[in-house]
Amino acid sequence: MDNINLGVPIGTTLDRFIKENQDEFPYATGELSQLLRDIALAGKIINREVNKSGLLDIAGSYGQQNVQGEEQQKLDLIANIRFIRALKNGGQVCGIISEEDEEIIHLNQNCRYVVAIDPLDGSSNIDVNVSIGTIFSIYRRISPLGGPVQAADVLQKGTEQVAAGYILYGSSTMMVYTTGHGVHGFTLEPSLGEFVLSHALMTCPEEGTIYSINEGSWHEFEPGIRNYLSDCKKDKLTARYIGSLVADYHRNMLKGGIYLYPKTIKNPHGKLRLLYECNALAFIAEQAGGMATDGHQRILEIQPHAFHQRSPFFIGSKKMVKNAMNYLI
Ligand code: P6P
Repeated sequence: MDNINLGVPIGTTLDRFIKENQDEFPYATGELSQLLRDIALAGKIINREVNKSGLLDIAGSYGQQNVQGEEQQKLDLIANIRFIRALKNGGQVCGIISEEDEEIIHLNQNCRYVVAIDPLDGSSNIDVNVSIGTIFSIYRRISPLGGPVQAADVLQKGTEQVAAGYILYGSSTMMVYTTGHGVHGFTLEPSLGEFVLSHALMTCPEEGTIYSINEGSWHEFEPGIRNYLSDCKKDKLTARYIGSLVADYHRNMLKGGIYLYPKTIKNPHGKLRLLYECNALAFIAEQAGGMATDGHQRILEIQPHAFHQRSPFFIGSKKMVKNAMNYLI
């Protein structure tokens, strides 16, 4: 089904949409609905701060590095705190794994859900006013209710996600999510402070003409990737790379295209993180009719072994991802 743009039906707010589709959610007890609303609330708060970061002393780097050894931006930390607080106050989450924290953040042991989150991906783009995003995955815990969250609760395959999505802070702010029943996009209506349905049942074209990769790493790519990129040029495909995963993915999902972050000499296992970047977007992509692999296997089938493990990432239009995989031995 094509993207149905329903305009801005004030009546179809995210809250109402979730309520009307409550029975879509596994074990529809209202907990997952509340959790999605909690994420949307934090997204609205982050949106407000992202939109004025140049005016407040919250742009720029914080002068510390995160667990990945990457320069933390002030807004990274603000976003992390906001999401943790929203999920804690929402009372549906027992544990969180975040890009910004090395270990599991323990919340309420009597709750059923764990969340893996990149609070603000692409945050180095904030200072230059380029779109950035939040990426989240939601799982049901597998350890007994009432006890502490275990590593196994977080180290679940992507196939076990009960919901996943992203918030794109772009020319407009959108929340896009799936619970396994298609992908829906909601645009923030600032005058209402509400996310309203703007893209129902989003689908990704099977074929496209856009490829997104950092070609500055050309000399670090394996030969198959270089051969693939040469053929993209021969086929006169369009190169588009924002350097912000959510923005690159969102454009390619709507228009048709492929995003590639293969292994490189600097990142021999790829740069992107399986738990809170690759799995969430892979769930969205598959629900939209697209595809996501590590070059050899389905992202959602990869068994995680470490909270912050990385993976090579090929995601987007199904035919384009399959074609790219043919270049990799
Ligand atoms: P490079 C941002 O740091 C990020 O995680 C993604 O949002 C983005 O696609 C990628 O890394 C950019 O990485 O190595 O091309 O600068």
